[in-house]
Amino acid sequence: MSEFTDEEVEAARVLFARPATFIMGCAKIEQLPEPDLPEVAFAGRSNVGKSSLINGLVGMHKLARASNEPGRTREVNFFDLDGKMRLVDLPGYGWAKASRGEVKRFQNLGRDYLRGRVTLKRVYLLIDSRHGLKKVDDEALDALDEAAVSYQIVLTKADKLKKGEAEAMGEKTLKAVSKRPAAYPFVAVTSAEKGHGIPELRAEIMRTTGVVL
Ligand SMILES: Nc1nc2c(ncn2[C@@H]2O[C@H](COP(=O)(O)OP(=O)(O)O)[C@@H](O)[C@H]2O)c(=O)[nH]1
Ligand SMILES: [Mg+2]
Repeated sequence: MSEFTDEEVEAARVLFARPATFIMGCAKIEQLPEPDLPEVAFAGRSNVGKSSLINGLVGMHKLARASNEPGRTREVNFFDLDGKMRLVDLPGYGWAKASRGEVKRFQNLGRDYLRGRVTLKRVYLLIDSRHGLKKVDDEALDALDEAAVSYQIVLTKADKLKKGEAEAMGEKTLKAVSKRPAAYPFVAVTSAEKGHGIPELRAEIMRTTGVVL
């Protein structure tokens, strides 16, 4: 994990304690909000913990609905953080109950967003720390490399493992993506449930977006 000063971590805490609101869910690429603020996006298989991580970052339990609500999870959901930046919850992949047509439709939506979004600073690709990278994740990694969007792997649900195990999975995962062109050379280990790694991830996002207080 990269290093942050106490000042950076504190500034990020203050920033993420400011009001966060749900702006909109977009089912079509034409509906995206104006690209007038820096954005970071969260991608990963459904159930990996995207919504929980967004909630954990802003310290609100119900901002991004942390559940399998089929409607919402197929949209690109935009959250505003105090008019400074947007957090973007991308459609989950590997969703067993969706038909092939549906899967294509929301994968294309995610892909179109990744390719064309000038204000997108980084994608956080979430991986369950218990499972590590799976075959379905490779497609997402390929799409990110193709779109040349800078991305960082974030391991989720680290509370379900012993500390050493989560860190070991972090190192293993970092090695696995080290040859990928757009992968950022750090893997964050987090638990939305226990708060582990969240202050540092806030600092990371603040640095990446260039937002100042
Ligand atoms: N133990 C634990 N469970 C988590 C954590 N983050 C998410 N979950 C659980 O994993 C499930 C899916 O989380 P959700 O945020 O809805 O995933 P999403 O589909 O990627 O948005 C929910 O039951 C969450 O409570 C975590 O850090 N620790
Ligand atoms: Mg979700």
